Amino acid sequence: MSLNEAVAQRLSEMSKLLELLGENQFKAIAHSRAARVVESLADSVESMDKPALVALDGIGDKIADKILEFCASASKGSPHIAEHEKMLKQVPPGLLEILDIPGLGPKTVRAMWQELKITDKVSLKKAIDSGSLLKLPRMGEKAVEKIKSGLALGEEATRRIAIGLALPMAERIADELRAIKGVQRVEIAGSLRRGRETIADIDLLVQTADAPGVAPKLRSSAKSKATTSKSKSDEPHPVIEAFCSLPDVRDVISKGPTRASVRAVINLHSGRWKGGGPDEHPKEPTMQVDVRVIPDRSFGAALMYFTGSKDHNVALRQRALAQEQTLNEYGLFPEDEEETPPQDRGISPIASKTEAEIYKALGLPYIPPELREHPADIAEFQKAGKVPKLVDLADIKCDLHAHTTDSDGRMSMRELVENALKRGFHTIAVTDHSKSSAIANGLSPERLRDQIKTIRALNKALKSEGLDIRVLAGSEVDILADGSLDFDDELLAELDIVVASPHAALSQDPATATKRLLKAISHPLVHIIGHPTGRLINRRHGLDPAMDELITAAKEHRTALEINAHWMRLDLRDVHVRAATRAGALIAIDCDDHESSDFDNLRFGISTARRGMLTPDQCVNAWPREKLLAWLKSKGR
Ligand code: DGT
Ligand code: CA
Ligand code: ZN
Repeated sequence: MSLNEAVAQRLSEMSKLLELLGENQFKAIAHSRAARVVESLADSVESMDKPALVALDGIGDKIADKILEFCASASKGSPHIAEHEKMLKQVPPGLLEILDIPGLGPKTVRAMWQELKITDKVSLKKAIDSGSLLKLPRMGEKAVEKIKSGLALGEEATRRIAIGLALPMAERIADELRAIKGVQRVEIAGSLRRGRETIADIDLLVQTADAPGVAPKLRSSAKSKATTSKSKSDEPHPVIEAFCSLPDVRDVISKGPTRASVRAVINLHSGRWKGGGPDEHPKEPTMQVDVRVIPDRSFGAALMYFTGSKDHNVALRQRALAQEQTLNEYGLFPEDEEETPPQDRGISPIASKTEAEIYKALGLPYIPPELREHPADIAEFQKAGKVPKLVDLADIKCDLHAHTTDSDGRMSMRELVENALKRGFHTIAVTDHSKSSAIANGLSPERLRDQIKTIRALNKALKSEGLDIRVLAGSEVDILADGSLDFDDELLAELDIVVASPHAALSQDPATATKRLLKAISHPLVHIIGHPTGRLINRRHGLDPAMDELITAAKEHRTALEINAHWMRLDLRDVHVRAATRAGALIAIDCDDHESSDFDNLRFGISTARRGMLTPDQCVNAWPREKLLAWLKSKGR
């Protein structure tokens, strides 16, 4: 968020708070007006003094002081406006969310709060269900219905869907599109192709031989193209019609000649984490899917454009302009300052068919989708003349975090081994839970010692069967609230591998969490810190430690930080991986397998790793067995 955006956000929130507190309405209006002014400023407010601020239409003396207060405190690292903070303390935080529901004004929300003690969406829903909302003045059945649908709408629109739900859904729809006559190619674009952990909507591109190559409304009005009748070119392409009538489509939001937006059903998982049980989704959950039909000659340009990110696109367009070219979703063209887009004037593109040829024409190496996020990276890639070789699914040769039926897993040790063999792994670690994880049937020291013996015998048996796989005896030992481990060192020293993870006390304050995790990282017998923060996407925030300190310690002690590949976790997150990679710390990518299908989550861990620019040499799962074993043995000496 830029400073202007931050100021605007505070001012606009102040306006809402003023209304909720029943203060002077003109004061509230003045704040929201000032917010809009600041938001649309070209210069940063940081560079403005008081006379300059007051000179702006819509900013008065008092508000100017508040902006200056914000800027001054921001430069000291704690941006705030005292009056804003004071008001925030007087209003329940959930009330501001209620105010965002379409169709609800501050007067009504204030009355809900004062008279019915409604303070958030949950209590609002209760008041709707119990009928008590009707007791408010001027609140009829119709108004309640409106609030109800506003609530549902807000929930649908603001919810970003976990990649583990969005990707299988996109792949299913892509397959259905591939089966339609005339479809040559279907690609997933957008945030899904970039491998983000959550997705707002799915973007799909369909290549057909007969897709119009120019904007249809321009085409139908252009005299030179009079051969195409107007009515025909305004009609949705047959593929668009077929898409809109796929069985999972619930609602067609918009439909044009070459594109459509629909809401389609999300298939929930049946596994351990259902990714949305009935508590989260009152009805059949859906998400938005956008489909565009593209001709083959500009498919690369369209794929590049609709993959984004927006920031990446903007940066590429600026590069194009700097070399007197113009880049859009139809291709890279010579820039001639004409108003009509080049593709509508029959101008041939310099590059358009593949992404690779466009990057090349822009003087850049091919940038993989996961790295199309931060414009600042582009110059670095150009300088280096290449992008680092990112870790890939095929590089992963072992899983170092897996559970069996001895704790809360559903696989026997043999099944675990079969899954590992199927994926061509050279090693699989058995890391069942430790005794404190009682709900997960954590192992007592005695049971763990028995398990170690079983594993030693299993390795012998596998060898005699001629199977080239090593089973490591390990533990996912709890990191207790104070950072000590759930088993004593003597027992841990008997193991081949120790994964230490936090499972309880996940709402500790950051300082305590940092101390706790640092203690585990520096423990001489710990190899990997499993899901370091314990967050669950869309569900639990988890710990908030000082990640830079953890990374420094992890590097020093050669302790790997885990990317837990389960799509509900993806912990470490991409930004943390990036920092760890930069610092030279080791990273593990593990599936935390509890059932066979969990092995398939590896691709989500890989996306996160690639977004963090992880290379195979820093990923312990990509090492040959000898190197891995040498690292494991080096601990505790
Ligand atoms: P999401 O859907 O929020 O998870 O993230 P994206 O990146 O998929 O965003 P979306 O669906 O709004 O747009 C898909 C891509 O299309 C986006 O990454 C870049 C491109 N795009 C969309 N709108 C614009 C725009 O206004 N300007 C530029 N330069 N690119 C855009
Ligand atoms: Ca999208
Ligand atoms: Zn685990």
